[in-house]
Amino acid sequence: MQFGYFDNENREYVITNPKTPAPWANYLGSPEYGALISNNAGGYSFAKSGANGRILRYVFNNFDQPGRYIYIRDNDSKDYWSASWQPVGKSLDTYKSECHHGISYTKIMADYSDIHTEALYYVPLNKTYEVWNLKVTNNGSEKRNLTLTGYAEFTNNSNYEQDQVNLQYSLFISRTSFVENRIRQTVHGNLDVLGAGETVDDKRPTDRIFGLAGADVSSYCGDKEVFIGRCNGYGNPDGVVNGDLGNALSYNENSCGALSTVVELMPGETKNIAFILGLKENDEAEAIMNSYTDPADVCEKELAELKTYWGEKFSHFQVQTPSKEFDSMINTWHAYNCFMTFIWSRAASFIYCGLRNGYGYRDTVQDIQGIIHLAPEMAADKIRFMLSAQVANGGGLPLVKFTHNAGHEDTPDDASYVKETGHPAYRADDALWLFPTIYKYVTETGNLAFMDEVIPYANKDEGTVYDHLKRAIDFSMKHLGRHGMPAGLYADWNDCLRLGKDGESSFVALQFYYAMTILRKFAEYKNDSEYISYLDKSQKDLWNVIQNLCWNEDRFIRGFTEKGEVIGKRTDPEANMWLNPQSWAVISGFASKAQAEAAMENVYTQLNTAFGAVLMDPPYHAHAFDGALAVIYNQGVKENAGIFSQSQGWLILAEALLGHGNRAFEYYMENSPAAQNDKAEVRKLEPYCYGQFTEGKASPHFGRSHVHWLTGTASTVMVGSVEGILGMRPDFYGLRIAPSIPAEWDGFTVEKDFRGKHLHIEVKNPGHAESGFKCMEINGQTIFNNYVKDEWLMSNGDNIITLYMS
Ligand code: IFM
Repeated sequence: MQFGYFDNENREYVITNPKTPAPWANYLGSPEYGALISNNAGGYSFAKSGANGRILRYVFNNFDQPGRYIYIRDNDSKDYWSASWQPVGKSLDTYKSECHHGISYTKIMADYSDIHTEALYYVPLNKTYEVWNLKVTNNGSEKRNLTLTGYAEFTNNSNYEQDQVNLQYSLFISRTSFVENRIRQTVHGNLDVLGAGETVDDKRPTDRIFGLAGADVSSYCGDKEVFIGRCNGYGNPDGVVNGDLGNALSYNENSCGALSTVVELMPGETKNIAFILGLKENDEAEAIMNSYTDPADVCEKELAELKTYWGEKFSHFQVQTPSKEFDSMINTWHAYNCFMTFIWSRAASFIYCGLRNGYGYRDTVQDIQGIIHLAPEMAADKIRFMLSAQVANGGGLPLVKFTHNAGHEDTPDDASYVKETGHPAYRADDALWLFPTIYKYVTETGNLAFMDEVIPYANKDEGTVYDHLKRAIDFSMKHLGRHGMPAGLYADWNDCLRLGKDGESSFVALQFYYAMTILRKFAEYKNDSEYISYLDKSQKDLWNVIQNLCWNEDRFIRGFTEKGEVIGKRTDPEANMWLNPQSWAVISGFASKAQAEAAMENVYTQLNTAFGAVLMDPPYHAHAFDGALAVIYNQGVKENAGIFSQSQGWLILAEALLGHGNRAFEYYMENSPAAQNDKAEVRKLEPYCYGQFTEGKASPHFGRSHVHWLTGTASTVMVGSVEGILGMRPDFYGLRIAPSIPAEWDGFTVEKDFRGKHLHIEVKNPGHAESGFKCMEINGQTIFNNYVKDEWLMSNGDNIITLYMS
């Protein structure tokens, strides 16, 4: 069953049935001011942090309420409805609605009782407030008298938790007033006597505003209970039912902003108004409000600016393949998903609001990979930041605080860090993610000088990027387990796999092996022969250990516990086959051809399902070892044999690297949101964004997906698609084009910006191969290779490249 479709031309996903199986969300805004909105206008907004900068209230697990509600009331019939289907929820027999989620804006259109509304929600580019622009048109033949009411439910405290659970405090710090055309909410208003920079217990007054532009306010309300009424709900608030908000304000009650205006519309006439919401002092609020006196023009211009901004970002990589699902995702929605994950890491969604006050090291370093082909300089800044959160001993800070102060941080070796972050120790894998991420950045841009940039460490010292990577190797070398593989420390990628401080994970061992291969390339470039010898020897030793201890008949094991127990043997009653060591044995270049083929075939036969491969199988239940935390989950979900979509990305990449185009694409489609657009009642999540996991075959809800938007899946599947399937594999001196595609494809085209030049790449596949090449034409010259040297590319005009696969 489908609830909408992709409008690729306008880069929109259009929801035609508002009764979606879950709130289908979109992201608005920037790192300074973020906002989430569902197709029924549910959602929240926040300054910088979803947990600590919360402006709009949204109650998790509460049927997508409250939200950015705009009500329309017919003052003659007294009938009322909302510009989004919910919260009033008129019968869909008479109420027609379309939600257009676009890139950084959402437009909800409704038709009811001959009134057409278009509610456009966005955060203007580089601004820290949001706009709800309402266009209302009378499509009937009678004059209409309407009251339009906007409702914003403020938090009483910008800390989400305090606002929800500590009312004995938060209710008594908030009050509202009415100023000209807006409700002004003041939090800690009693501290208005403080001088600049002064605080009481770290607190100062803050102002939020909810204003109306383009029309006069006919009545207002700043008190939630008065607006809604004691026993009413968002679907029938008193203020709307009565057609008058009563001009009440709050002082020790829940604050809100509710503003009404009365409009008369002649047949065919349209009115345009805007509600403005933000965290703004009174003076600035006034200036902002004054800039929207003609909302129609201003909002149109601001929307165009947003479209241009994102269009430019996406233009750096565009693809045209025979798969419309693949194209919709790679060109627009998956790309946007990667940017949102890049910006917000895992905080700020309808699932989690980011209470942990910092960035996870591994997550953030991985997330960078998803945007390197689109915005390499944004990626570089984040890489610098993450390197500055690497401890001088080479390990990563498991949690990088939002207040990160490079050079001055405490570390997991300090009790203060452990107490503040809750992270008791280093994790084995954190700093190892730097290797593929930095390699991807340097090879995409050709910016080899990046290796010599000097960046501080988190706690003390500074060093070049090259030095940072060497220290990451040192960290793993100094923390080896009893077999000589990196020790488990607190955990590896799998949060639910605690092998013990001296346990050893094969996944981390393979990451470490790969890290050495990458660093060797940098060492070669730097003619660091002594270090090359060291790396070669260390890598050979590691190779021997992995080869001798981790290959188990037809699969790689998952690791060893501290006590020496082997996890993931073929004969184990549970969890005897794990996905990640198989795919990573290929990605890291470790597995022999025979091992790779056998292991990957086993993945296909034992782990794969119609919705993707499960993380391991059988699920833990009665035979979980002490550190198998996954057992706390129901079978078939999350790390307990769920289909972890991020791992699907590595699987796609691994198959593509092996040249198995059919299989790589099969894995792609199984878990692609867009490919499940017509199975939305099964998948439930938005068909235009990834989720963290899909319930596996052990679950009665096989195929249902969870944890929308902010997931490592975004970057990993992007890499699997761009580098894997499409085969865009740059190195220091150029670009290798090595597609691994379904044999049935005739080919595809890519428009790609690369090192300041534009490439028009056409891949032709008349013989229907899955991978490989015959020859390539570059600007008219034929070569019998698939490698484009940087120096062959012209700076002016398009570089026309045609690769013949067969
Ligand atoms: O790798 C982790 C990630 O850090 C947080 N989410 C779950 C993943 C797998 O356990």
